[in-house]
Amino acid sequence: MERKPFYITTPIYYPSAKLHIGHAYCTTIADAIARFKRLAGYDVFFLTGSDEHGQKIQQVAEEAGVSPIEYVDRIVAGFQNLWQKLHISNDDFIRTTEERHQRVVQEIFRRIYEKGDIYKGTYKGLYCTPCESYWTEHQLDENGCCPDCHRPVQEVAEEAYFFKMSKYADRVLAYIEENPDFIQPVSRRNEMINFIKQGLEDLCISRTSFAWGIPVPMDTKHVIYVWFDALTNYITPIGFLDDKEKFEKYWPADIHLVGKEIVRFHSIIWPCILMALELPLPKKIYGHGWLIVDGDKMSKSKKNVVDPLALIEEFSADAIRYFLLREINLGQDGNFSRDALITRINSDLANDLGNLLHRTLNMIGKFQGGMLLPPQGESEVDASLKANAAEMVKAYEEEMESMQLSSAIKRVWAFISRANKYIDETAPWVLAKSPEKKQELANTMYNLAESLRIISVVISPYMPVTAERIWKQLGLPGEFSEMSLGDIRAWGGTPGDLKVGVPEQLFPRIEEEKEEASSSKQEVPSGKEKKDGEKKKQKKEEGHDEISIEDFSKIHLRVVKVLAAEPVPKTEKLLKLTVDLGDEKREIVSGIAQHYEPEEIIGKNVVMVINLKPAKIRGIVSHGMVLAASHEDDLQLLDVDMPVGSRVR
Ligand code: ME8
Repeated sequence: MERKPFYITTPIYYPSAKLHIGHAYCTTIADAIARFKRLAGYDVFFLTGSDEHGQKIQQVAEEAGVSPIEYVDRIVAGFQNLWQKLHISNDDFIRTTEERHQRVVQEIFRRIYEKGDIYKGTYKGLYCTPCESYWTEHQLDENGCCPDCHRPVQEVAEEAYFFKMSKYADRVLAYIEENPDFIQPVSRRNEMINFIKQGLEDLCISRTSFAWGIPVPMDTKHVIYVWFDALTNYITPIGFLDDKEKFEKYWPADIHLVGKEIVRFHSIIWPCILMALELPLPKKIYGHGWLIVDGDKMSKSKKNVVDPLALIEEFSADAIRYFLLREINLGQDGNFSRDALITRINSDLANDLGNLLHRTLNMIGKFQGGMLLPPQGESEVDASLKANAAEMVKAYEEEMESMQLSSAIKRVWAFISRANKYIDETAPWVLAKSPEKKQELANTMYNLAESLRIISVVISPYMPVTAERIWKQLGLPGEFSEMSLGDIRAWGGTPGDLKVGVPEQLFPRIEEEKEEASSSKQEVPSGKEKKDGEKKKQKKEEGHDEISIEDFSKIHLRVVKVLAAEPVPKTEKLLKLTVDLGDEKREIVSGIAQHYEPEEIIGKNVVMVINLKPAKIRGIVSHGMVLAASHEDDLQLLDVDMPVGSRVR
């Protein structure tokens, strides 16, 4: 069957400076959409690139003492490296300095000129000779001088080419009004309608004051205005001049994804150019919001420009992608903060997703020798898990189709929590103790592996590397890159006799050093001190000495969540637990290994004494103690259904 084409673009970026996390945000959104569409079976063409002409580039190159092309070559190599590190799956990268693009721009100019919609006129402006810059009245400084060098400007008139935008204003307005989906979100659409209603003037599209641009074909002392040049990038790589079939397949573009401040160029100037060329208009211009940093707009002077490469190096591309796509609602401005990023990595990636995979593979290894067994029959809780998976996939598809990237991934996370809860509900460690429950156990293990298979596919537009790692750890057959939504719409794609792999950590927890609390500064009692202390404690317990309420209030008890649990090597009784106190994480050693499997307690909210002096047990500093009730051979942790951080009195 012929696949439906889908064409998505990002803006082409100026190589005037290094790209920051805001640029990475824009490209990541487009990449996630492109990857989703591929999963949905579309024949996707995803374009990004660089916008390399103009006076500003010429100036920075001069300042750097190199030619403009040497300058842009170096910067653009950096863009390409960044996109590769961020796993951007673009099908082409267009540079406006490429010959294939220059030909298109000149041809378009010629066609519109021959049609009579480009004419030669006089550009009147305020010119600063030392700076070689034109300014408008409202750009001048408070003394009416050049805003850069503060010297007087002169009124000059320069011969220039103009594009008859005014001729197309009514048609563009009608198009925007008749096609509510053309400009999104709706707030941007309203802004554009108001803008056009104020009247469109013809646009000056050539300059003679600098040379770094594409020459006007019939008058080479002029270079073409950078936006006229840049916008046409969208039709160059899909064969506008040289591949009719390809062009007709992908044009009009399905989405031009752009930042909110450049919606105007894309939804007014670009449509006017396309109308003059008698080409159809793109289906959608989507204006996303800006990424601000710790509540502030990024700028060099504020020294708050976040370098995406450094972040990728430190936290991995998938973690950054997940954060950007989950944390910010598309269309609105969003905040980037390192703390929020670390919280997401620890709670969503290391904890929710990482633990689900780890617990599942661990249990399949321990209880079934690493093999899945074919499922047979189902319990109520199995049926509910399957129904939840189907609902999640359906809602996810709908939300991805409508570009609700944050809501879609939240659905996936709700399902991950559901699957973690399923482990507690089915208690496989109990099933494993009864031979007659073998099939029930097999069903549970199968359902968990199948849930993870589905999860790996739906997270792949967000975290392509992690998705494939999950797939490989599960030991699933086939190429991950060939998976589609069709493979997860129905339950049961995991082979019933699969040999699963060994669990590997997906995301390590990030422990930021806290200035105020460092356990190494705390006194750690020696083995002898500890023994003496324990003896005293035992004595007291036996004697049931009374204590005052003040004594009791010295014991700080709190509800904590067990984030991770693992046996302490070469011991039978000890588990090392990582717990979340609400405002910090701690490690403790607990003598409960004969009563609990590690998987059984991960995710439980239990009561802990948090102000116990740290103790070193088998080389591990244990900082606190979880409470348990014991009776004869039985022991149960005090687990409570209360939020993490609740005080117990
Ligand atoms: O405008 N948050 O290029 P550009 C989110 N060459 N997005 C941001 C951002 C931030 N903090 N900062 C920048 C141009 N962007 C033209 C485009 S297209 C034919 C020509 C986004 O490098 C910005 O909104 O200045 C824009 O969409 C994109 O980065 C490129 O910006």
